Amino acid sequence: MTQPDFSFFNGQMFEDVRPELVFAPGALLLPGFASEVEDALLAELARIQEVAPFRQMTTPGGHQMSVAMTNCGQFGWVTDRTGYRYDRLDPLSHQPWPAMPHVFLDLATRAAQRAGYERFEPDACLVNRYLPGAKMGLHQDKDEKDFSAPIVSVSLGLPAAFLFGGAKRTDPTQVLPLKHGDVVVWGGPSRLFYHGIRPLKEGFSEKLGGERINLTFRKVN
Ligand code: MD6
Ligand code: FE
Repeated sequence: MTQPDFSFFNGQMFEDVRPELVFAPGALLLPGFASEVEDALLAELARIQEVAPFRQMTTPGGHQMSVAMTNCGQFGWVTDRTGYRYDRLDPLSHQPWPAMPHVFLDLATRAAQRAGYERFEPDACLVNRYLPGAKMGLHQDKDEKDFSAPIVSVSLGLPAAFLFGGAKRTDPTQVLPLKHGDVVVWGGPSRLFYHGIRPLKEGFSEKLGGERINLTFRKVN
């Protein structure tokens, strides 16, 4: 018996046909929205890491986070024993965070526009790195000054299960798969809803091997 010939398949022949999805009021999933700039994003990410390496920060409660973080842009999100805050300086180098690359800014602005936020001008980009087992407990993003601006979140590498709840920690949660290239835009009525990431499963991603990277763009000031 001869085997069917799949040699025509180069891994990119099948389009991502997942539709855009409004999963809560003001919250929009854009499947594959970042795919066309993935290589540019990853090249810039490599430069950012050289100046501001990933590090596992400590929560005010004294626990080391399983997710490793860095930042770019005017402000960076940091946590230590004294609390959560945005800081202009990287506490490791005492230097300003690397500037936000144009390709980051352009992607975030276009995604926000797609969701109806005409002039999103992020001044901070938090970069999260997950290795298998790393997770992000349910939390609210509430360290920003202006909650009228949305948050734009870009997923790269291994897929993750995104938990999305409501205004109270105990509200029921839905689970959304976030894949390489997916973008979530989130604001308005659900801006302060609880959300998190389930422990990352092992796997292999074409572009990032065994890790997941998440970029979240915010307007802090
Ligand atoms: C993550 N994201 O996807 C964690 N927050 O790794 C977040 O915590 C997040 O994706 C606010 C808005 C969108 C997000
Ligand atoms: Fe968050």
